[in-house]
Amino acid sequence: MSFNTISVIGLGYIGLPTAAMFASKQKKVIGVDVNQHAVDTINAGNIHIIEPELDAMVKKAVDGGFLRATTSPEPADAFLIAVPTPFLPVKTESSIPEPDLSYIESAAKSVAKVLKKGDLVILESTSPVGTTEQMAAWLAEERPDLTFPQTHGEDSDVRVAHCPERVLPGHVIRELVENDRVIGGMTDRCSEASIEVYKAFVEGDCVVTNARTAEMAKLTENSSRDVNIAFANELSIICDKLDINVWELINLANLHPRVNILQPGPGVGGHCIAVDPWFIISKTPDESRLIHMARKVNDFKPHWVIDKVKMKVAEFLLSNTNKTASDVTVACFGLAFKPNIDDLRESPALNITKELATLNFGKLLVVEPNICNLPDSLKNDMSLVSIQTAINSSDICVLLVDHSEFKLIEKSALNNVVIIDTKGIWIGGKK
Ligand code: SAJ
Repeated sequence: MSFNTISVIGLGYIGLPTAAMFASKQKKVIGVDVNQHAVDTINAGNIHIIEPELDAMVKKAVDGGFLRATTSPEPADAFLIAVPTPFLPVKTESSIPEPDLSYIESAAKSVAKVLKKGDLVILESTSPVGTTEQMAAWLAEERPDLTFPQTHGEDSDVRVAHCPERVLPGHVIRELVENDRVIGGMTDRCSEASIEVYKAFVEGDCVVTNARTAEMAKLTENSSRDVNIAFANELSIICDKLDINVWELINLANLHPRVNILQPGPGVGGHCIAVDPWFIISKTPDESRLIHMARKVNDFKPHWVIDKVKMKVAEFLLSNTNKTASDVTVACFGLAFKPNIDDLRESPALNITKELATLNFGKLLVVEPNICNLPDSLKNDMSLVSIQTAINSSDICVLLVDHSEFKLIEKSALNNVVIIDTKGIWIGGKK
């Protein structure tokens, strides 16, 4: 087997770095994306997403003639599908979100058109258990002239595997190389072929399992983190009621050699940890009680923070009887979904800030050192200001993201404002 031409379908946060990585190893890479703007940007040697080191890699790959982007698949030896797997819209607030596999379906159907005997198709998108088999069925439906592993096992013309991405946004380039890779072939030969592909750049171990276990492994990793964060978030609510500093408490408990509690926050954001557990819950709702409860605990936390702000505003007005709610200035520190990134998508900090904007306090100020302008949807309701302006002009400071810049703020600078610190960096426990 030799995989000299690799096609990556979906040139987003995972697909583009993966494509650039293969190109850096002098593979011929054809990137495919339905977004014409992304395709044009990449072909000009630029990038449409933010990820450290990626811009230089893509430029070198395009200039060297190893990476080219297009909107429809072309023949290749291996196809890696890295498209989104979002939810379908929920019917009621209490319904369990169901995954939307339509992006995988249309990627598979478009790849099917150019498949030939000996090709390998790898699903990288995080997917509910059974999706790889479903993808193989879509491929077979489109190409009755070729054979697939579900009917022809090791003798199939086309090989199919699930090899989930596991990289951390912000560290993608390093983690693509260093992380171990789970290789879930539909047969042993599918796994062997996938290992050959990834060994072009993966320095971690390629650990073989079957496709269903590989799907569940990825969902388990993110659900494990979600459940553990839920425990921390629940502790933060309990401690608030009992007048205990949760940050000090967690530091103390973590001194035990077999305890490692994660950190509470304003909720869980991003496109993975708050999403992937639902792929388990929607398949096995009766069995996933703890995973489901963890999701509810984490989704409740932003509401709890909003109530906390309302309470602090009420307390502030009680001790400042010359003021009304419309005189109160609230400053939110951080909009991103986690520290030191500019990604505002699926961010609890952003959602809390938007909700606070509806409460008609006097002014809402926002500090987000990682962006230069507020998104258009927020511009009318709040102002983006510097750290100093926020502290000097506000009555209540709500810390929502533990960006490095906020950790440098001297405690004494906050003496004259009311603080709500959801990340424990201003009111953190003694170490
Ligand atoms: N968070 C907390 N407390 C913590 C840790 C995180 O509240 O102690 C919050 C963050 O603030 C953020 C959310 O959780 O809102 C998720 O952040 P994260 O840094 O834990 O993870 P992601 O979503 O950026 O990336 C995760 C990673 N998965 C695991 O660490 C198990 C990454 O390796 C996956 O590749 C990625 O999901 C993915 O694509 O699935």
